[in-house]
Amino acid sequence: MRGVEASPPSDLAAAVKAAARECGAAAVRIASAEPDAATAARMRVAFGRGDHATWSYDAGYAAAASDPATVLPGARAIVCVAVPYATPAPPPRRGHGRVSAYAWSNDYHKTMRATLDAIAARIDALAGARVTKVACDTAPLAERAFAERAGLGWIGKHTSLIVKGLGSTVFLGEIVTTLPLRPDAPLRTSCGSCAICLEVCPTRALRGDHTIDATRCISDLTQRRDPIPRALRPLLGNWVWGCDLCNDACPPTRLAGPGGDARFRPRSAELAAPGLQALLRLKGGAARQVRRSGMGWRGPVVLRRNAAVALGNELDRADVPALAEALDADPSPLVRGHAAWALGRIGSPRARATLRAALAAEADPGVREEVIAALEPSASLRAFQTETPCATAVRSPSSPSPC
Ligand code: B12
Ligand code: SF4
Ligand code: SF4
Repeated sequence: MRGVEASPPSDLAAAVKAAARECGAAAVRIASAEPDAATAARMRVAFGRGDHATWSYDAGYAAAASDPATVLPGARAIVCVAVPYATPAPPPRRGHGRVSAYAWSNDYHKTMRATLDAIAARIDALAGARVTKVACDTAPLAERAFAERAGLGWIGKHTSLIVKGLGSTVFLGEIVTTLPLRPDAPLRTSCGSCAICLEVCPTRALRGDHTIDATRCISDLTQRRDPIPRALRPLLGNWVWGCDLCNDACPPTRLAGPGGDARFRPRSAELAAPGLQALLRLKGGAARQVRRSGMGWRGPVVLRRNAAVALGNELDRADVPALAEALDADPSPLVRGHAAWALGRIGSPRARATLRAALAAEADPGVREEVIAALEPSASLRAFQTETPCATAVRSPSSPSPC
């Protein structure tokens, strides 16, 4: 404890909450800013197990993220807000990728920052001094844990915070303050016996105990800068940035519907469902447009790589010329390597001829390794089905295998 004092007045907390709602928060609750030892311990376990190995998290980060004084020395309270972001998804179209609803609008960090800054200014005005610091996503702060402590919602088995009436497709943001605001109590709600998110997750990233192996999560896989592990590529389907499957299937989120804040509508129809061949060629002016959205911060190379994987999963021979062009001419070895994989998956005579030609011309050892793997008979989905005809059949006790 950082000192025991008389209870802060509840009317100040009520005024702060009213201000937060007026500034655009759909839900707001207050947590004490005491350090959270249980969260620090959970994070240490998660990081030690390698759950977040693609991020530079360590014990130092766990200690920092579980103590709000890292964000603002002398912090006494955290005003935790939620803003819903899910707007209606475009209908699926062949040849087009899927983008998570969190990423297709203008970069949400800027939108959330504007809301949080406005709330902070109102709190500062109430206090008559600068008493706030805002955080959203990028600060070392265990946002979900403090939102749960505030009773803003509960942490689901998909690890996202679920807000009553809004579901889990909400952005979280915090105004950390040195004002002693009266805290709210955590909820007593839980997921109960529901396990729908675990069932829909294509990569089995969720363990069911509120933890995730983030190295298997499609959201993580589409954001990493290095090669996507080959075994996981087929599971990405046509996701080219993020993944909404566990959130969309979550009953409280489904009940809430896609009633996201209008500021999170897609920047354009193309951004919400990019043409995969166009994404594979993303450079120049088009790349600058994408950079302004939530899927732009890693740059165009990662997006071209993701397009190659999605095309490999579409299994359409019509995509072979675009993939051949990428394998031949893309300046990034990362993109050339994944284009090789996609050609191997399609496995048509033209795709294999392109791969053989690349083997003669390609100098990069990583790309050569991809090309060699893509030329192996098992790389092609058609060859795979021929060798093991039952492998992709869906079996259930009532419908015996057709093989
Ligand atoms: C790194 C990161 C990721 C990584 C790792 C995600 C993860 N689950 O850890 C990746 C890239 C995979 C990711 C994906 C997504 N992310 Co993200 N991400 C973050 C970030 C920057 C840090 C999270 C972190 O510290 N992880 C480390 C783990 C160990 O900590 P934790 O998530 O707090 O984990 C807690 C639980 O595991 C819990 N816990 C563990 N055991 C137990 C046991 C019990 C009983 C209970 C109750 C809890 C519990 O305690 C842990 C400590 O608090 C936060 C912003 C932030 N600063 O917090 C956004 C954030 C979590 N992401 C967000 C979003 C929107 C997403 C996506 C939905 C985007 C998308 N559609 O693709 C997906 C969701 C995937 C998923 N199922 O989690 C939002 C979540 C909003 C919400 N409603 O919860 C955040 C809060 C950003 C924001 N400000 O809005 N993300
Ligand atoms: S975001 Fe997708 S891949 Fe990640 S845990 Fe949820 S369903 Fe699984
Ligand atoms: S799908 Fe079910 S188990 Fe998963 S987070 Fe939602 S309510 Fe909880």
